[in-house]
Amino acid sequence: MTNSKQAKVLALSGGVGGAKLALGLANIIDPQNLTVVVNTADDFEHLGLSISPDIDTLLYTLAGESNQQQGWGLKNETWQAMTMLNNFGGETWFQLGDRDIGTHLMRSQALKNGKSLSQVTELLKQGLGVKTTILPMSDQPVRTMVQTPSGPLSFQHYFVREQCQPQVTGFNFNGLDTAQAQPEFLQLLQDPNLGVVVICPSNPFVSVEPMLQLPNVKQLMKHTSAPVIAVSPIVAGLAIKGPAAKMMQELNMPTTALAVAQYYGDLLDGFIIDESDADQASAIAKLGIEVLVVPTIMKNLDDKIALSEQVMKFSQSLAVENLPCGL
Ligand code: FO1
Repeated sequence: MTNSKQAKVLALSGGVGGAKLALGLANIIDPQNLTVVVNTADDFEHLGLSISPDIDTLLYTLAGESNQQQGWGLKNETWQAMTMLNNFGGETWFQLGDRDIGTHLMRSQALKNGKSLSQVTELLKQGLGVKTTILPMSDQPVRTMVQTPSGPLSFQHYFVREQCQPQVTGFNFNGLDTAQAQPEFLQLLQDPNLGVVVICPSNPFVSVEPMLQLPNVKQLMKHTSAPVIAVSPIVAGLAIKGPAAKMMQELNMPTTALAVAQYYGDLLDGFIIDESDADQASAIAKLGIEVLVVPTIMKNLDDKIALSEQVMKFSQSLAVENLPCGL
């Protein structure tokens, strides 16, 4: 994979699923050529702390510090602060490990001192020894509200406190009226040296959609000469992790890779689906989207690297197709 070292790669990621692919990409692409833009609409203020779950999942994963069994937080974690909080009758539905609290203290203080979320993320990144560029999707707060029959729930109340049990009827992204996309994110989308935009196998509705709804992002993605490729988060009718399939059912969508391709629509040049969904390839191709069928389940580092190599190979074949006069 010598070519993948040269291409500038922009990956859009939510939490766990996105971080897995980002780790694979980080293993085959030089850090100066890889930027991961991360969803911040799951962020919230809790117990006086500013918490950015998806950014931290990316940072911890790329630093080799993530708790892989749990899917979030740090490995070698202890829970003394939560035990104390519980003794006092405090709120413990959102579990914050002792090591993890250090990250939130650092972020909260830096934000209070006037640093932007991008600056704080850079600081944390350096502290953790991560080389890949990690950008929050915006420096202004955007917050996902999950619509349910009993009213709106903030994302972490829906996801963690209510364990994704309430029926979903729709989503709102509070703050989008004033938020701007992170400036380097917009610049990269206009960079003539951009080789590919990769939409990671993250939840299309609550992880990717908030990024797409930021001003100018969709338009720039439609106009970039770089191919835009998504990896399906739905495999054999199930989400690998999280509530994407449940949300699709409740939104009256079929829980298929095809439905995800239809959702992204003309934003995509290419869509990568798992071998178990090979029967959907021709229907996706009829949407005018090139399809690659490969194993997409990432259980270990080798799987992550193998999928990343497929993404890069696919992007190169699509880039050649996009050349004027087939040159
Ligand atoms: N997810 C849970 O299911 N339970 C938790 O108690 C929890 C705590 C937590 C603390 C810090 C952090 O960065 C993430 C945490 N998560 C927890 C994960 C997180 O809320 C979700 O996975 C994402 O927001 C969805 O991408």
